[in-house]
Amino acid sequence: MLEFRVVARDGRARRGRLVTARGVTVETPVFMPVGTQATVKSLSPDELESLGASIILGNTYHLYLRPGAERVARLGGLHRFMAWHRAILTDSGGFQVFSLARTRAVEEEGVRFQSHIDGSSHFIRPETAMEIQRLLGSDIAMCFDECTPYPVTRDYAEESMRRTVRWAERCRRSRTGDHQAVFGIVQGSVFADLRKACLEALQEIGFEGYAVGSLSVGEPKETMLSVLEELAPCLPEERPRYLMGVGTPEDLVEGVRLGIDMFDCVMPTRNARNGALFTSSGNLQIKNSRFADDSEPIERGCTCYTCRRFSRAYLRHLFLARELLAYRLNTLHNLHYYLKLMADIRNAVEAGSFESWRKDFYERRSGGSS
Ligand code: PRF
Ligand code: ZN
Repeated sequence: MLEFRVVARDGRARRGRLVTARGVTVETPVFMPVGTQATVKSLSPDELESLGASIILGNTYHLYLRPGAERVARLGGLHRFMAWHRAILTDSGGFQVFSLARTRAVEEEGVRFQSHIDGSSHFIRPETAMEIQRLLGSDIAMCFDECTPYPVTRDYAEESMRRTVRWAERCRRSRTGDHQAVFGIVQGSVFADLRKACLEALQEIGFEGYAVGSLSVGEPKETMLSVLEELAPCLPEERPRYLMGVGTPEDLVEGVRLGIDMFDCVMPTRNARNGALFTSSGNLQIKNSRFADDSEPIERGCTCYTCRRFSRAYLRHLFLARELLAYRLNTLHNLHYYLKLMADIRNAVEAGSFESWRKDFYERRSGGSS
């Protein structure tokens, strides 16, 4: 279903290669741009390809509500529907139901919720989430889980984690697509022993990959890192490891240092639409008046389309005028930054120079925003 091989190691960091059942290769560590509604907002699939994206994330919750998974299946599956022919991982809805739905009630059988679009009532079982992902035809499907909020009592974290494990068993037993791998999701909030118990139970069931959920949900950064520090060494060596919904460039660097292979986050795309741009010397806010007459690109030396063609002054103007091109140009730059960051990380891990690369990265990033 999914081949995975670690091709080089540097400390705990891994340089790997995933090959999907459809034959698409994904070099890891990898960042997956978020394409919630069968589109990475403002970009065409060709643009995504030319940025070097090899895998994107789609959302069960959104596509089930609109346009409907059966419709996508009738139209040839999500790859054909959105004309994206590289890899797709779909999140199960286990997070979106908790963060977006108007109301929700967790039961042993599944989650009852009201759509954030029209208030309609729905009930999603683990089996439903797998059936939707089967209809979408993603290359990697995620188990239906409960993303525990932060902070949470240990008792609730344990109860929720045990239910997530029972749901994972039901997901594994569900029918999946012919070419579809399934990843389990480790829950257990900030409690290291619960995390380890969850991982053991998931490994007992057996998945093609293992994800870490419920991090970057409001806990202090040190807490996230210490959970990962303890958990990552326990994750199976020979399977891909995915840190869900994370994060900043610094989070990606730390995640890789601790042995994570896959990441997704709305940050580069969402920030772009809010005018917050990433550079190797820090972030900048394009609407700032200091850019009004600035003829420099967002970042000197950046090879993205936006930086090759346009000035900060022009981008500031487009953004203040709410012109549609602003969203696209900013998104191209931010995703280029994220994808290039991952390519640099892969090269450093492969060369065995990750630690010195990391030190340089922090020195540059804190060198003040340009
Ligand atoms: N579960 C799922 N998707 C997610 C998360 C989770 O815990 C998170 C938490 N950072 C992001 N996306 N299914
Ligand atoms: Zn650029």
